[in-house]
Amino acid sequence: MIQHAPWFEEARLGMFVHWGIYALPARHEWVMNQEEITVEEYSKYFRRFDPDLYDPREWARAAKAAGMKYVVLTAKHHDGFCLWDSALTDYKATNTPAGRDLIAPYVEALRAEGLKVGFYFSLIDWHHPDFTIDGVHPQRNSADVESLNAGRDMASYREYLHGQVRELLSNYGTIDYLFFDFSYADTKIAEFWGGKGSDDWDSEKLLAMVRELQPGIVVNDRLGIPGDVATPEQYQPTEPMMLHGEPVIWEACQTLNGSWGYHRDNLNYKSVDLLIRMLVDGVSNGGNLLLNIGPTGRGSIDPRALASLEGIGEWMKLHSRAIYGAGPSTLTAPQDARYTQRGNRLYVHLFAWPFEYIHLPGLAGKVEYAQLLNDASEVFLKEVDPHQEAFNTIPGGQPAGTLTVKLPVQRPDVAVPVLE
Ligand code: H79
Repeated sequence: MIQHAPWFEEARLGMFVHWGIYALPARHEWVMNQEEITVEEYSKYFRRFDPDLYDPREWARAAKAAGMKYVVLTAKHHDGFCLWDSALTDYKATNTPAGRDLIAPYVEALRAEGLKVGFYFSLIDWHHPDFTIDGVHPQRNSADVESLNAGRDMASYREYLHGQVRELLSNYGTIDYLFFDFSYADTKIAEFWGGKGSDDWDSEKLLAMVRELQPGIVVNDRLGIPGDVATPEQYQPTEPMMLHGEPVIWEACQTLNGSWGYHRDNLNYKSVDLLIRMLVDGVSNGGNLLLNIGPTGRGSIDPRALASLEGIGEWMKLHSRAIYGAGPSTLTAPQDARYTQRGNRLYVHLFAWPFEYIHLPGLAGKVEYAQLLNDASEVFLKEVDPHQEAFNTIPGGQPAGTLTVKLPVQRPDVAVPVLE
């Protein structure tokens, strides 16, 4: 029962937000696991979570200015900390110095900017006393793991999990997208201490409840059963994703610097040029880009992330019609270029800028008019290789059917120039 949501495929670009008490250690959202921090030790961040600069309207404005159409916030990550005022736990923002539900203003801020509302929800929970210790758990290497597991009861955790999802989908109006994370029953992670999957979550029942509470919602594919959208993580598919011979709706989630949660010292930022090439390459293969920010413990977007978003926005302002509602073309793009297509409009994204001419195989006679998208300046079309025409003796002519486009010598000063 795949839910097709046209808005999701048209949107093409969304913002992922990883925000929780792991923003305080500021060294990756898996810090609890990586440093084997106990629940008790980790509580120092819970006691100090005081996001005095939290203003989700700023997040929403930044997303919108970057050309993003939807936002997905970590309502709960693997550490189990909840940003909303859940009735099912005390481990929530309400009981930190924040003192309030942080999800409600987020939802409101997105709607005010006309953005679609998404929640990320971790199936894994390192805080809940009934979640059995397995291959992802911070205490997985404890010699005493058997006795640590003695009192744990997954059935009771499962009830908690379903109850929390029910809260999130009942108390905040229409929710457009739900990103579950993740199932790992049959993965390498599971080899040592075991993993969890659809049986542990009772995914069939959970998904049925989700659909009942939010009939229009898009759900990702990490419940261990099929979902509406495939979500490759920190990986860009190099061709359209297929399942049983049919194209699959997909969305690559990507970080700015390799960490999802705020990471103060990780300066491995992708350039704006690279981020835009990732977006374009994804759309040319029929996918979305869900690009992540990790706000600080005070709730603000740090300047480096903001600069990336602004750079993307600058490009999107001029080129978004080559992105929104666009998808793969049946035509094959030449080297160092990507095609996106919307209806009968073809967009040629030039990852490299050749000298004077670009040759587009198979397009002769098919193009009425062409322009650079950034400034709507006409580019001339020739259906014969200009060198063949001018100097008949020079080899290297293009095959019949090739359309040659004459480019200005000066490359437009944009991250990726586009011909429309
Ligand atoms: O929320 C973000 C990540 O925290 C979460 N999904 C995105 C959206 C995620 N991170 N990693 N994974 C999902 C896959 C798990 C990777 C692992 Fe490992 C390999 C877990 C154990 C071995 C990475 C390396 C984490 C610990 C060591």
